[in-house]
Amino acid sequence: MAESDTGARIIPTTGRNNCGGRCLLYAHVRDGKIEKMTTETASDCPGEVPLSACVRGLSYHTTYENDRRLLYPMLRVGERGEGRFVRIGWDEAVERLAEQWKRIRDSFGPGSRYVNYATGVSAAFRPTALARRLLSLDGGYLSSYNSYSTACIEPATRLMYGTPETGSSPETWLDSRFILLWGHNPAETRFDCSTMYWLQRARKKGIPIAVVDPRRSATVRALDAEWIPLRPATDSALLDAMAWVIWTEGLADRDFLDRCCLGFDREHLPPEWRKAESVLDYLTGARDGVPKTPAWAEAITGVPADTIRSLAVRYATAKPAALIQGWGAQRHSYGEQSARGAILLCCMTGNVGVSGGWAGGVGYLRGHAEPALPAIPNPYPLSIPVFRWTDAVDDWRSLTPLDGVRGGDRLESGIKLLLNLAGNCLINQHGDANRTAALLRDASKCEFIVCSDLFLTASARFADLLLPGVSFLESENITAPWLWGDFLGFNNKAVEPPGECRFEYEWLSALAEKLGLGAAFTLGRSHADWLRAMYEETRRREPELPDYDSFRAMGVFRYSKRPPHVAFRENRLDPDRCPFPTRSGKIELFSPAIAGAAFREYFPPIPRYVPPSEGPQDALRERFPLQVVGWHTLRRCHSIHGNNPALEHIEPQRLWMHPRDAAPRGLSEGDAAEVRNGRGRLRVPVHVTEDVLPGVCALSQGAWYAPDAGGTDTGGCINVLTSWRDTPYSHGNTQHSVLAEVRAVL
Ligand SMILES: Nc1nc2c(c(=O)[nH]1)N[C@H]1C(S)=C(S)[C@@H](COP(=O)(O)OP(=O)(O)OC[C@H]3O[C@@H](n4cnc5c(=O)[nH]c(N)nc54)[C@H](O)[C@@H]3O)O[C@H]1N2
Ligand SMILES: Nc1nc2c(c(=O)[nH]1)N[C@H]1C(S)=C(S)[C@@H](COP(=O)(O)OP(=O)(O)OC[C@H]3O[C@@H](n4cnc5c(=O)[nH]c(N)nc54)[C@H](O)[C@@H]3O)O[C@H]1N2
Ligand SMILES: [Mo]
Repeated sequence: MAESDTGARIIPTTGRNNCGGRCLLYAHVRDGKIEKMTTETASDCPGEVPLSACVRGLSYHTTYENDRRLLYPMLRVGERGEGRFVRIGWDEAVERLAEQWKRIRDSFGPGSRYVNYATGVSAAFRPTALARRLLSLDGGYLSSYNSYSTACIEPATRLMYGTPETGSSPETWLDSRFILLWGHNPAETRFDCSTMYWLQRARKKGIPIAVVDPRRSATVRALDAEWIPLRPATDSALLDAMAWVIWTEGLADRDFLDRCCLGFDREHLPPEWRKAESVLDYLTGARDGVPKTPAWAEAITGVPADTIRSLAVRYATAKPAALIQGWGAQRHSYGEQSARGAILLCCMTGNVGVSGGWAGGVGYLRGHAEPALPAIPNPYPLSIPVFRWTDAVDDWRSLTPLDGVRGGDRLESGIKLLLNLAGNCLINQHGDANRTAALLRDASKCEFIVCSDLFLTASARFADLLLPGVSFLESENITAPWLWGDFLGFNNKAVEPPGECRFEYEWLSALAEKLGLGAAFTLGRSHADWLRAMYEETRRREPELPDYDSFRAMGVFRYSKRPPHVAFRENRLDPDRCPFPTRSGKIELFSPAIAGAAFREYFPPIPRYVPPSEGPQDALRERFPLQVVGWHTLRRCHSIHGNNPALEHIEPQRLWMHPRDAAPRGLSEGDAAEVRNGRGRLRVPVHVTEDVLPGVCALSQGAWYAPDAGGTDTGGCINVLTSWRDTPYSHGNTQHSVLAEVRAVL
């Protein structure tokens, strides 16, 4: 163990919250307390991408090591959601849980039990995975699929490419002639430590970069990039018009489209769908009489027609060019279509399978094996999309496969036992927080809620049994990076947990014992034994990994460098011998699977703009004229750090608003405003700025929900304005699609 000049022990560790960073952190510990956190810098690791933490990483100890922590198990008294609890001991906590667990299992069956989406511990030894393991041993549970992160773009990518692994190595960006970042804000929204590193290098090399975003984001500034603002949720109209320009200007890569793609024009539609509308028919207006021209798109997107034309020509003529999407443009109504439209453009310009180009889509890149709990198959067959859990509590009888139910036609029970472990999607991070709170307040619907967290969050207030967890500074785990990170991280323990805080494995093991499943659940292993076993299993597949104890001491193990990967290089060269991993073997611009399927609402077999609900063309704008878009701010990781005032100055919670919208409402910089729609009201200061388009406001997601006695949220939590509405194909969250009105608070 290293020591600092001041005699503090220096403990290497990596974060395990759901920030893509997984940076290398050093906790400086003296007398059982963390004095400060430091991180790796470029000079520490010559020739490598430094795993440098941002301001949040360097502030973890101030977020987690303080007197705001939950310290003891607690049981609800009073109404659910009121936040009144009594302290109990761990034995009683486990006893109460076992009683409810058995009662609910025996009364309602395995399908009444659900583990909520939760990402507070995004590491190998994960509370949600442990809870599911126990439920699987005990007859099963209602499972879930999809995410709140890539709910639309991942299924859309699979639809077109047959795989989500469309990412190339980021160093290939240095071969680009033009980089177009689309709804992507890596200067703030950490996906990893590499993205900004390589983008900065590309910029230094003189490669032009443009950013399509309703807000002038930190990325626009950091990369001195061109900003192309558009109205939220209209991306696919912009993409359609760019495609129209590329086609009509004769800039399309016909050879690539003919060899590698299905359905661009009539000749390349599958034989059984020859009468369907091809992409080209749609673009030229062969069927509907509406060519998708820049003027057509200007009226929808707010992007001037000349800008659209110029952007399309520059993207199509800079060879190669990389159109890289973040995930902001897909967290919308019809979010699938912005992802599909971008992939269409990558194909039309032949930028797929070349270094410096980019295939588009979610952009995963198969990395090294990752440690994980060995799976125990869930014996219960039904599952729901993660975003539909509130419907599975409330309106479960009406849910069908058209709502995303899998494994059967109907649910057999509503959710009665809900485990929310290291997550805030019970209230704060889910859509329509007021409606969700009202649903959960009725304890006859969901009968027992268990939360494990570090703080009394909005979700924790709704627990019947509230259990104090341990932070990543107080327990060990193994972490793996997102996307391009080529390393494995260890989360070393730096300090002792406060009070009676316990990692979830401890109480789940005690519960398993009470259920007669102790040995099957634990296999006789301690927390430390599991980590070692998972690591050794991974090491069998990754022989480069060092022995476990050396790995722990390092904190991070970097794999040796591999040659840069270019997604679909072989498929592009010879699609007949090396077909794309779709059913047709081609990139499915036209999807026969979609054409032949039924949906709850219109969902087209090709990429194309469909006016989104709560978009600029929604009739609801008469009452709620402003689009309010969310984003992931540097100041928080979702709701984490939201209760750390020391970080407030980075991006105070406030509503960005254009002067042209602020003036008629009598609002000036810093004034208190009420933002409201049919679902809720919140109060925040306004930030009057030209960094958003007129008609668009921006409010960062993740602020803590704090309704006052009259029901107005005082925390600035955007989810009081968002809805439970899901998208038609992937049943994803539409939490960036919001219409509202704003007025001054006098
Ligand atoms: N600092 C920080 N980093 C994070 C996280 C965090 O909370 N904080 N969360 C992590 C997690 S779990 C995830 S899933 C990712 C999220 O990553 P993303 O989903 O990519 O992040 P967002 O901020 O939602 O969206 C990115 C950008 O898209 C813009 N945007 C919103 N709507 C539209 C639209 O309709 N069209 C276009 N073109 N742009 C739009 C937003 O203004 C924003 O600048 O970030 C990860 N990294
Ligand atoms: N409006 C809107 N809503 C969104 C989004 C959006 O863009 N807009 N983004 C969505 C996305 S992409 C995501 S991934 C979700 C994230 O949804 P969540 O995963 O629910 O969000 P977090 O706020 O990260 O919640 C993690 C919780 O775990 C707790 N925690 C942290 N560390 C530990 C630990 O070691 N042990 C325990 N027991 N608890 C711990 C934290 O205190 C926190 O309450 O939010 C989604 N919600
Ligand atoms: Mo996410």
